[in-house]
Amino acid sequence: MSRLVVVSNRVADPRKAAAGGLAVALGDALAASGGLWFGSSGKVVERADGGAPGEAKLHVQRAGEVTLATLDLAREDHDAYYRGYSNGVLWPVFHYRLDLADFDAGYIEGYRRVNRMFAHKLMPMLQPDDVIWIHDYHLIPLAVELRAMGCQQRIGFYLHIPLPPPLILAAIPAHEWLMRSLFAYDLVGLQSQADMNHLRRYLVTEAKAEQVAPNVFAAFNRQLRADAFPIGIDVDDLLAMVDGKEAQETMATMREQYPGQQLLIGVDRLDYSKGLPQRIRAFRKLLERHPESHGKATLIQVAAPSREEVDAYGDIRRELEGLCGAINGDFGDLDWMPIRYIHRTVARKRVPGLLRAARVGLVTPLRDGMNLVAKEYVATQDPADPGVLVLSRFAGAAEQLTDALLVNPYDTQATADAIQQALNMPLAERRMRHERLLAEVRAHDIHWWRQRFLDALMEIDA
Ligand code: GDG
Repeated sequence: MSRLVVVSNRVADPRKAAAGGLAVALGDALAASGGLWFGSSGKVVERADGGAPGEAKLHVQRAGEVTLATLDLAREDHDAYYRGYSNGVLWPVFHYRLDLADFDAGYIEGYRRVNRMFAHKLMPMLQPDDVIWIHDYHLIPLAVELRAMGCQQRIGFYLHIPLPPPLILAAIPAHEWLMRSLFAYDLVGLQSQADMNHLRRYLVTEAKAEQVAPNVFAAFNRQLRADAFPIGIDVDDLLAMVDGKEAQETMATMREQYPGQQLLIGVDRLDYSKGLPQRIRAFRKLLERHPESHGKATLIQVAAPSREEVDAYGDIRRELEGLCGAINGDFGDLDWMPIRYIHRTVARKRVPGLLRAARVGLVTPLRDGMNLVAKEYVATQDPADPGVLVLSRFAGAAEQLTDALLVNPYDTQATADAIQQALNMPLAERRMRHERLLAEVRAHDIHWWRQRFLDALMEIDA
């Protein structure tokens, strides 16, 4: 069995309680093969403390069967590679937000420098029959750098965020370089068929690649295989959490705090791609149109702080606070607040309790690679009395979760109507939709995703 090497911007210790589903799932595969997880530690070294661009100290530690290798990035590298190019250029463009992309700041040099440094540090750790799996937009050119150093191993790449249409990608000044670097991979995995269609169109029209098979493209003397591998969740792990002490306590608190209420829940990172202001406006519209919901429906919105050093995130935070405050001021009463807005990270073991307690799950991003909260909401529901998922058609998850109430989050009125429909949905229909959704979430869970990607990578003649 080949050893698995996972590379991602951040390394998480799969044994720690805070580790998310992805860390745990990759941790399983890494442990099974005695694998290596390589990436940054999250620690930033200031120049005064010796942090020099393009240099980083490598820490290697064992976590059970897995080796964790982490780099502490210098402040300048972190600012240009992570905050600048990854989150100030690639994240907005890949989420269709050209207006928010900062193309002129010269971050690309730092992005290249850090990718090159990752390659230099990783290369000596590799063994001849390793299989390398690189994750996400921070590391698109990493395989090019590894190949330039003579790396012959199979390398797969998985993009967790959406891939936009060719003309949006083409707005990135270095788009040819960026997209050409995909050809250094043996396999590229995307979240959805929509993303796959965009990639196909880009490769054929912009990169002049020849499509030699449905999912195989030839250009620059290499062949690239690409496919959609929609990511899933660990359903059993989540169900165990629902039964756990923290989630049960959370549900009890909700029953106590909101007796007789219909709860709506949103749990998101505070990010402009998640459509939070639009969601709040739709809820406002619902309150305006349906006075009978006053005193009866409460929206709990958790917006976990995220990337606060990037300007656009401060703007969305202020907008959201203004919108929520106005609704509570305009509609609230001494015994009822329409919105409970929580700008904090809720403990991981409590989240399933929040989801379970809510009659309606609101997952309404403007654009999202997949959106795992949608799947988590489905998995945590009581099958005998399940809640209703209101899901944006612009989340990758909408391709699979077709029994949710699919909405256009830009259409405030239609979203408000869908929320109203969810609040009033009869039990029989809720059960029928939930049964189908749960079957889908179970069939394509995180283990299926990991295995399907790795099988596809192993099938390729390297
Ligand atoms: C990227 C892509 C893709 C949220 N708030 C809290 C909290 N969460 C958890 C959720 C969920 C996870 O974080 C968020 O996952 P998403 O899928 O919604 O979104 P991104 O972070 O944007 O992730 C996305 C994903 O990669 C995987 O490929 O689906 O499209 O953008 O698990 O439950 N967890 C805790 N407290 C919170 O307050 N503990």
